[in-house]
Amino acid sequence: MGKKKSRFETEVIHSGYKADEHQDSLVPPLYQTSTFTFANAEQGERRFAGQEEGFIYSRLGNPTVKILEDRIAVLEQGEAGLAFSSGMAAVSAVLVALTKTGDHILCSQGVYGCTFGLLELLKEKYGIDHDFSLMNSADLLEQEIRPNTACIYIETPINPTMKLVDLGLVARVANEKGIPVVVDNTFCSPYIQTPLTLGCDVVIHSATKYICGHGDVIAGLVIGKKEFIRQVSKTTQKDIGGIISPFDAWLLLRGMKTLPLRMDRHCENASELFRFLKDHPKIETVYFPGDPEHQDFSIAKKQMKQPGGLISFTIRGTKETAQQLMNQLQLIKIAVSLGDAETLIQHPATMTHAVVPEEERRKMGFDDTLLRLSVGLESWEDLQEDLEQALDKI
Ligand code: LCS
Repeated sequence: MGKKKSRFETEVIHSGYKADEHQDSLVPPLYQTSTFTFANAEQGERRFAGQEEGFIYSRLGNPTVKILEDRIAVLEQGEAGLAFSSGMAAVSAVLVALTKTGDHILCSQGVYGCTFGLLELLKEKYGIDHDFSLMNSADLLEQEIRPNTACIYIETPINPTMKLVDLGLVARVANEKGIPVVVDNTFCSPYIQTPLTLGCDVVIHSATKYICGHGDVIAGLVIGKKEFIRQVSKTTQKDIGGIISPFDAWLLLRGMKTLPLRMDRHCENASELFRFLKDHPKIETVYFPGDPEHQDFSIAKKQMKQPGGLISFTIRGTKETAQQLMNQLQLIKIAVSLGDAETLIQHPATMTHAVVPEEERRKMGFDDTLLRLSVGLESWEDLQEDLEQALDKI
């Protein structure tokens, strides 16, 4: 407090943690406990009443988890953070907190398959409607925002089309109307994009991905204003209960330290593979925010420090051709998820977005010839050789 703010690479290692509050342990300790003891009955009463600071029960807060929450808040330049058991626990806690029956959510034209599924569930069971929008002009937003629009929900880059949404533009229109803008920042991590600094209100992460970086944790994070985070922690987080385990929070704190190094390498490797894929005769189109010919390249330059580590591309041929390519790969693994050290390839139409009806997938802008590559940390030359030999065989 009152301390000069350091640069990202320093904050990702030090922020949110004071060793002298934890027996001078260099590394944040793992408080693997479900509950905390009270000195006496009255202290328990005061803690439950909020009259005294202190931990109560790990669903309501845990010291290891708190370090993670404070650290991600610093990195996203927000007031407070909250950790969840998965990205979807974070998405659902935020959307349920912001909406009630009769409300409307305006959503980017494309989202992760399970987020699409959640929007459908909210509509069918609770009468919370939604529309998908390109969000590419103030006029369009003005037309699509309804009197009952309770929040705007954005993924950028969008999974799996890699289309972008201009966060500053949406925030300007929404702020005037007092509508909160929620951004799923999973594909970028705060090293590449910080939506709160562009006027957005809430950031969500599937921390399973780049923030963890090692493919061994499922987790979610939410960052926003103190009052909003307090409200979510006391309602949809506490009472629905999708909290992170202290061990997973500890693993995230460990993995996060190398986020800048990893992201630089992911982006470099992806840029190399993009150049290779772009020129390959068996590939129809490549979608990569670092491509000067990408439809949203000007938005990428405005709001993303780097292009990210994900590339989507369509193969000349059919769904079967795309599947054949996957089956010919030797080094690159066939798996969903992203942001790991290992390079992963997946087929969105039959995997991450299989729950989205074909017609909706077309509206989002992809068909079953699309493949998504999460470029890992291996040698890009080895990755390129693997893609090359697989493409030669189809
Ligand atoms: N938001 C985005 C943009 C995602 O890509 C995912 C998962 C989630 C939220 C949900 O996070 P989770 O609950 O899995 O931590 N995306 C995945 C994907 O593209 N492949 O596998 C999972």
